[in-house]
Amino acid sequence: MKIAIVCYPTFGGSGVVATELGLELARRGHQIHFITYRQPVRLATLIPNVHYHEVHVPEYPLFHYQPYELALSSKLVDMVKLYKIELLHVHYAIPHAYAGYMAKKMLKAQGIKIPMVTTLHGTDITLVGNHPFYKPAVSFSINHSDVVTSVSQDLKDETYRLFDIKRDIHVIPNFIEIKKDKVPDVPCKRSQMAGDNERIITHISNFRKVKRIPDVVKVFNEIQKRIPAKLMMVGDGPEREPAEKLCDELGLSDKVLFFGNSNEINEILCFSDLFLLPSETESFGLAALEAMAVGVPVISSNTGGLPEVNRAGYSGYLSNVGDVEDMAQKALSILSDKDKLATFKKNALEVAKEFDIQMIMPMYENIYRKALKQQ
Ligand code: GMT
Repeated sequence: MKIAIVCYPTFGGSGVVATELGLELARRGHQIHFITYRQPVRLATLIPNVHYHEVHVPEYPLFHYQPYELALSSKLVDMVKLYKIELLHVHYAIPHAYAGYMAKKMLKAQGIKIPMVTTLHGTDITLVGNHPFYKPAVSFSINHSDVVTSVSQDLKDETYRLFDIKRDIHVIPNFIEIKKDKVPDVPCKRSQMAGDNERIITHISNFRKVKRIPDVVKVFNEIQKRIPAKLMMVGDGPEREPAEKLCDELGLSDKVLFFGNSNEINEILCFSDLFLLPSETESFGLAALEAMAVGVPVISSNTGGLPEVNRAGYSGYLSNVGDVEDMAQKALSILSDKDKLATFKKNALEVAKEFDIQMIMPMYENIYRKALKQQ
């Protein structure tokens, strides 16, 4: 199949999922055209069957807001015609499903029929999309997609609860590539980061309010009072600086490392003992799955789709949002017991295997066939 993938190219779960999906589809022989405003962070283009087309939005002083949706839908029309693309797969409803719908209409006016698959990722529904200013456009774009998928059952339920949706939503969970070499027997480069007696706790996110970054620091603060530990903070965003200040206030600065955005996620995870994800809401929690795939147990909140990924008492534990004390207790119960830690590490990897890319990919291929048949 010839498929156009539209996504956000920056650090963030939806862009990562879209990129990894496109790369795997290309390995399976499909022609994949990424269409977005910047080269996605995890996209290498020197791969057979992978193409990248940049959307340019010319600056014009009359426009207070530059019309990205317009440029994107025009680019989609041009690329579909030029490369004979058969299907659009847009990730994140705003504004991609909206722009995709316009592209479909423009193409139809020229006698070209093309189906659009929309994948809902989370904040496009729960935070941003639900805003009254966007809601009518989001409902419309979902209802006018040919096939709609969501990354968890919880996100599907939320979409039906928050919007007036008149069509089926197919759950296709996020996925991960399980590679043997991602799970080394000996924790790599660990000695450079912490002493033998120290436990390493890691958090990875885009440091937005929804991630509850102060809770990460507070949970770590409780842990380090009881056992020697270090905290690795990976990613960047508006909550990073306040978190650095909080660490300073709590006297933790020499125990917390802020890495910023990193392309060495697996290298960092492979020396981690525990992953913290205390988010306010999380449609799936790809970062937790990435940790589990390297054998790192997870302490998370019990919100959104997280219970579908992190299994309580097996791959980690889940606590109520904001219950720092409970998270710290549960973290300590794993970290201070060597055997329990080893069991949870093994379990985390076992659960991650349920989300192996090789099992999830056929679900997308079936959805594409279904969308093409509907035309
Ligand atoms: O919150 C983020 O990390 C970014 C956001 C995005 O849209 O890129 O992530 C959302 O999509 C991911 C991929 O499907 C999910 O794993 C995340 O749970 C989801 N984030 C939220 O729901 C807050």
